Amino acid sequence: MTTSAPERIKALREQIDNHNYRYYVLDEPSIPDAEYDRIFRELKQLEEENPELVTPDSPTQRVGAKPEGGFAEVQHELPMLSLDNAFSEEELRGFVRRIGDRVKGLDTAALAFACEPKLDGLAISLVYENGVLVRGATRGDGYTGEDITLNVRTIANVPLKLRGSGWPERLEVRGEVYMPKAGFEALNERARARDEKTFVNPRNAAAGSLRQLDPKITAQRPLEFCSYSTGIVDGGELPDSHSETLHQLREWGLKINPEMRVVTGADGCLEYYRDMEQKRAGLAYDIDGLVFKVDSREIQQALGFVARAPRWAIAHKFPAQEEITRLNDVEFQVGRTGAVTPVARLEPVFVGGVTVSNATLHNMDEIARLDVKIGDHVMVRRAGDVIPQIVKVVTEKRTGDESPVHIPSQCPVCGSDIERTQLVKRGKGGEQVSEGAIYRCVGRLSCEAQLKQALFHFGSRKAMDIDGLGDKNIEQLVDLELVRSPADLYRLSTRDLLRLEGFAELSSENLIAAIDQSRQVNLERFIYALGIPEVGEETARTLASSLGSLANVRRALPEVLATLKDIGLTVAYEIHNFMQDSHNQKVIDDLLSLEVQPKESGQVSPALTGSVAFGDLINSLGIFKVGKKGADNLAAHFGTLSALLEANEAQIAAVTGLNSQAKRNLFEYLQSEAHRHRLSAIEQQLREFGMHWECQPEESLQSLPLEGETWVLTGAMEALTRDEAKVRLQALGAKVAGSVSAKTSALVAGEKAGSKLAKAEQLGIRVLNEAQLIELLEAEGQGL
Ligand code: 5U1
Repeated sequence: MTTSAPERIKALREQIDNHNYRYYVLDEPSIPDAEYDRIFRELKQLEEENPELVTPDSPTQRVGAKPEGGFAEVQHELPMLSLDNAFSEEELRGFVRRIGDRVKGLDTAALAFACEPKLDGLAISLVYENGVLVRGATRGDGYTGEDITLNVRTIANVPLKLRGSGWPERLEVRGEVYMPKAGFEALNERARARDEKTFVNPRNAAAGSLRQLDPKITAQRPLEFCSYSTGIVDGGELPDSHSETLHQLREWGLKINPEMRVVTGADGCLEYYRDMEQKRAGLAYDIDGLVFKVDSREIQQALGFVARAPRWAIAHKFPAQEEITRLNDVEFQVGRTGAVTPVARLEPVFVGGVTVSNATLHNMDEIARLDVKIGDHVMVRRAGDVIPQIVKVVTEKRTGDESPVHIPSQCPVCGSDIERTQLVKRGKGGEQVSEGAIYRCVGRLSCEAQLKQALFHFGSRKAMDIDGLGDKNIEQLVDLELVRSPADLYRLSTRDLLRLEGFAELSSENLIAAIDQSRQVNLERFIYALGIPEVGEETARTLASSLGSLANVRRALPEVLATLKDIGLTVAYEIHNFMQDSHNQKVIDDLLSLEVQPKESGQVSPALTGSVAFGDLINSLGIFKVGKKGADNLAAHFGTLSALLEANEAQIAAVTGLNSQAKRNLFEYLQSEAHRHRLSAIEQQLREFGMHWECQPEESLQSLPLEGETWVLTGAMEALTRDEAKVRLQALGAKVAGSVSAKTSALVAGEKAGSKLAKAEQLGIRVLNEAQLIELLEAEGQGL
């Protein structure tokens, strides 16, 4: 029996509505995204074939055409009230006491309150008639708002029609439209990539998105809606309490806050406050406080309203996450690699629960972007544990006495020159040099700031792991001029250490023993400890495991380095330049002569052999228009470098999978004696390193199961530590990164996973729990 189009359309819509409900309201997705997309596409296709069957409540009809003119005015039939605020325990207790004073005989200690987070978004009203969404409006001034129906329809979790049955003929649902943190970050990331203006915070992003005149734009914004109350109710009834009403709304398909609880008395409210204070940073969305409402509708009615706020509800605000203060000065700090970064010195301000007097300004480009001047009033934001940031200048407060920020020409710590870094872009027909945003002190280890941080990094747990070499001891070692480079650590005696504050015979001997023990270090830790710019643990590991010896790493040409896994030309040049620098060479030579002995395998990784390596090598030359694919095609075509070097124009023209411009550029490149010389030098080095790609057919390469994947670990795990999980994933070929981005392959979320989990979910990234991780590790031979 075949189903008719109307029947199939009805069934598909029901399926989609059900999946949406499970996904957006119950937070329990029931089918994979690909399956959902398939159903959606089938519905769209059927509707295209049968346009007469399209109805406005079909899930395909969320995004409408841009209307003429602006937004129409809407009169709220029942005003949208505001809430009184409480900023302290006393004020909250005062609110509960006043309730007791007004309602005779009420035991407020036993009074039920519905509690929920106060989302930092925009209040809106949704009107459903006979279960169908007919209007969405902004709050406006509480009496008059704007008709934003077309935009509201594009918010995926706003039901276009209610589920189930029993709804009043006319029902107004009120709640908040907001942008989850991960969606906000992703939106700003996209804006930055396109050189567009970014939003200051999720609330502004939500407001800007809702006020778009073109619903197509709103539809692309990651907005969500959460219901928190009702307005007009005609032709039907709602339950007797606020909390039951919310549960009823949830059954009708509207999202309510999953953190909603019913507690008793002021003590219950305060306990909820303390609980949510802890949870706040890990929530997927910004909240600016909590709302406590008397749960019983009868008692609400007895309490009534004062001015424009109900007596039965209060917003208990968290300390603000944004405040305005004055930028008193900009000072410059010197980092481990000499980067000179501006730091804002602020008039102390209480924000996000702490007093803030400094904020990061990142670099000079950021100062230019913000157009911030000394003396300006600035908006400072501190959310969760994030370092305070200046998000904008309050230009209205400018007096004209503000002064521009200039980068000093001499290092504030050592007096050496400060140089602007050059941005070298390699690829478009050679090198293109432009000015970078970073400035560097050229003093290196003669600059105390750089020396102290270099030593701290050198001795840290993931580097040489020198137990007891903390920042306080480093401070003294440098101040007493006992140490002028990491190598000097290995020249220290117990007598030297006795000069440090708090050091006695035993503690001196212990530190000397720890330093001595660090001489037996593995190569990857040693490379990491050197503090090469842009070389983190992962790159250090690649260098050590691919090149097998420190000597190879020290002399590797940038093009050779760029053939290694996940090392691009920019990082390759950083490594090469670092190793060629005479200061650095001396430090490394001194370390070796002081018997620091990095353990080397001496083996060049087999992953570097095969035609893949030849393709990577051609790619690393950065010949304009010869991309990775073209380079691989050239490698497959010529097989050996000498064959490529001997190729004439006709032979190059015969290569497939390469456009004519790329072929011309390659031919011209090979005409240059300097280039040919360079190529021969690279080939020779690769041979010396033992990389003979032409002898190794591609099939013989063995790839690891997670090769090419980037994993992120978050939250606490029980059976293994994050570091242990990291090592095991790396052994399977995965790269383990610290943050979630569109490039992440999978996220392992342990207990109390916070914003990383939210971001991964937002980006649709695969998420595994601890048990699933262990299962995978066991299946791949990396079990516990
Ligand atoms: N969570 C929540 N936010 N909020 C805002 N509940 C809530 N209730 C409000 C407002 C303005 O007003 C009540 C009076 C319904």
